[in-house]
Amino acid sequence: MNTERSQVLYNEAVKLMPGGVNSPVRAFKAVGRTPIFIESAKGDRITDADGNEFIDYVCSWGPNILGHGRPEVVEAVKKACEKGLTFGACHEGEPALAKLIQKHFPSMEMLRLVNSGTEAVMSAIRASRGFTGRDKIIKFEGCYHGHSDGLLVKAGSGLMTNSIPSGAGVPQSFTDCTLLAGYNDPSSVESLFEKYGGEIACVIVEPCAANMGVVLPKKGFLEFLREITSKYNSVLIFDEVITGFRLSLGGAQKYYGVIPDMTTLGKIVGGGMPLAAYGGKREIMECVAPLGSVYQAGTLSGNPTAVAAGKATLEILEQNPGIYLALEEKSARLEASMKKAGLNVNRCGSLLTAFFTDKPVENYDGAVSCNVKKYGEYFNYLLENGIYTAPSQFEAMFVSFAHSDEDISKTCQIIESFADRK
Ligand code: KE4
Repeated sequence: MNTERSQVLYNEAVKLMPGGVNSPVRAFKAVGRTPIFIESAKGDRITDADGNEFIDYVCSWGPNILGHGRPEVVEAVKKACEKGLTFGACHEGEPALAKLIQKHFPSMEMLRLVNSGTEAVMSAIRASRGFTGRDKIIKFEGCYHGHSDGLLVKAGSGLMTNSIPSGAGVPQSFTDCTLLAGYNDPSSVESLFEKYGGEIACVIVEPCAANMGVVLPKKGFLEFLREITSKYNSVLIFDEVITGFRLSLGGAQKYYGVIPDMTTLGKIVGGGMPLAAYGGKREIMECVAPLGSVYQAGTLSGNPTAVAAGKATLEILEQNPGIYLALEEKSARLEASMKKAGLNVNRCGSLLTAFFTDKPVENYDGAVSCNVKKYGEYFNYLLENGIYTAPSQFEAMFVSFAHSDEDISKTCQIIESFADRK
């Protein structure tokens, strides 16, 4: 595969940006090659700077549930741009999008639009601390909630991919209030609450983990978290940056039937533009400035162009509920082929991961038992055969509504041939 142009671009980029990238996982370090530079994308296909075309299962890490360049979304953004890119003032799109989000996430009685998942999570945690007057938080090993200081403790995703168990540059005092529990391990949560119960402001969890690869919640785990946080008057935060509008129109909380006190959203809610949201019980959100003293702000928060992309995307999803059935069918076909190829697969809706370990992957320890070198071989085999999947064992494969039946069949055939490769 000719990647000359990508190599030239990389050689330039690597002098200007750490690793030549604006986000670590894009550096392809985990799969032992230099990154390809993408030139364009349409539907389920991306084309790199050398003209190589791939069926895309990264989908920009989740936002492109409708595929790349969905005409109605592009049109909505173009129309918004003609009226001005950003005002730094209120505009009608904000309550319109907020209402649309709330319609599908009724637990978000009040919400705020921000610019990234990291910002949404950071703000939700601050609001839960302001509301409870408590400092400690519980997160789970292998879960990733963005790169705010207090959460960079054995996070999944980029950190785990680069095997940095906790990032440099984070003072120990910034993580002293962060307690780590085991995903799918209720007893680890119980012992933390027994020890610190009255000090714990919130528990934040990916309701289906997707940043150590896809790891599903065991039966009863989310219900357990709901009960124990209610018992101790701690805030339960579902980080639905990936699962929101992906597992269902109402996210994981609708899919699993467990309702958190707060929710963070990102990716799909912005339709491919930098927009995220956090929100929850009115009494918690009323602690946020200018109503309350929990401060959170943002120059571009809720800007009209990003709001236009998010609103157009959610409108298409709600007007076509059959999308979720179609995603389920496409994803089930991929899962079957991965299993036929002898791969150890976890799937939750349109999120999948092939784990290179013989152990069942039900938590962080299961994920880290993987042979990442073997995953690299799998990634490169697929790439050389026109399939672009996550360049890291500890990420998810994302399926979009734009993945055609023919391209799903082609992908299945390539995956099955992986087992027979010489
Ligand atoms: P952003 O700040 O990257 O918009 O969102 C952070 C975040 C928060 N919560 C969850 C559950 C997330 O998965 C993320 C970000 N996801 C990664 C992919 N696993 C983003 C890709 C990247 O870091 O380049």
